[in-house]
Amino acid sequence: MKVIYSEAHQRHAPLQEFTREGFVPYFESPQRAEVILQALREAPGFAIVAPEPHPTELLQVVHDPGYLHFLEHVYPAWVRAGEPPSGVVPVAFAQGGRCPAQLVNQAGYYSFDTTPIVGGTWEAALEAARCALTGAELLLRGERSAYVLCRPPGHHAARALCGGYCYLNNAALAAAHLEGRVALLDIDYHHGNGTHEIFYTSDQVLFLSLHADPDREYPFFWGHAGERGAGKGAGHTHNFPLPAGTGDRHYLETLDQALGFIRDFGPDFLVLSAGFDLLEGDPLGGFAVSLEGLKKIGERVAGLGLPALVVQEGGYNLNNLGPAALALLAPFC
Ligand code: SP5
Ligand code: ZN
Repeated sequence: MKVIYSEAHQRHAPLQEFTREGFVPYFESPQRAEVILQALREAPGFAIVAPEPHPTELLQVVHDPGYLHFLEHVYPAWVRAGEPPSGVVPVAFAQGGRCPAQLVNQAGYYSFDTTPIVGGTWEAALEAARCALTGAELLLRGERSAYVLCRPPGHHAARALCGGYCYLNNAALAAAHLEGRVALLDIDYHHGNGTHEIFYTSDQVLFLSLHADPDREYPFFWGHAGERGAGKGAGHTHNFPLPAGTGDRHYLETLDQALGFIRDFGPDFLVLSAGFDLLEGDPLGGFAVSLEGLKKIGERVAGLGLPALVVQEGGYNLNNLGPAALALLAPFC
């Protein structure tokens, strides 16, 4: 199985994040990708390949041009304006208001939380998006599966919003680049609100997400069971909010429902947004899914028999990320 990876992710390394407890060390660290890479290098059957260059216009299929301009240029403008070099962080949110003229004032227009933008964020996010687009190309050229080992993650990033450690929506970019009908299944512990928004009115991409109930967990405002798509996309979004402490049995039963919707849709491709924060012991998670459970998730999703692109999302327990990748990916090899 090909693993698309670029070390450019290391350039995105914020030191801290703002939480209810104040500033704490950044959970979404470069070591996350490094421990997964190490585990795959030591296992048989994986070939690490570099991303191919793609025209930046491809990003506009999913993202707003003003948002892309902001992501690319805000950090140097922020530092030039005398703001703290530790990162661009919004303090006021637009809530539908107008976009300010100055880049340094746009953070709260293009963010839904306090996810920071640092010096290397744009280069890293762009390279992660290229990894995902390369994965989509591999499937279009006939590969049966591929794994995009990318960071920063993408599933919280919407058309014109960053948040939740995400800037460019890697999985959405891959899904939009594939041809025909695509099922995008999101198993990250958190609701994939960015992907949900991007494809909410699409009848070409079926979006399904299993996640912690937004009534009690981040990102709080999206991912309820009643949100099912709109317009042409009505009935093409399926959200499965799950209770705290959800274990293997209930998770797999719910997954089977999602897989039923995928079979009915009859897609040409599958994109799997894979967040390992669904595992027991994750510092940001709250489910009790085991490694054996994750292996069964992999078996059942691979059992769809579709060309599949697995895209890395969250997962913050550095001790289980390597074993998690091996457990999930083995059935796709
Ligand atoms: C891609 C992804 O998984 N993004 C998740 C973003 C979650 N951000 C909310 C972090 C809340 C931090 N709470 C700290 C609890 C420590 N016990
Ligand atoms: Zn997550």
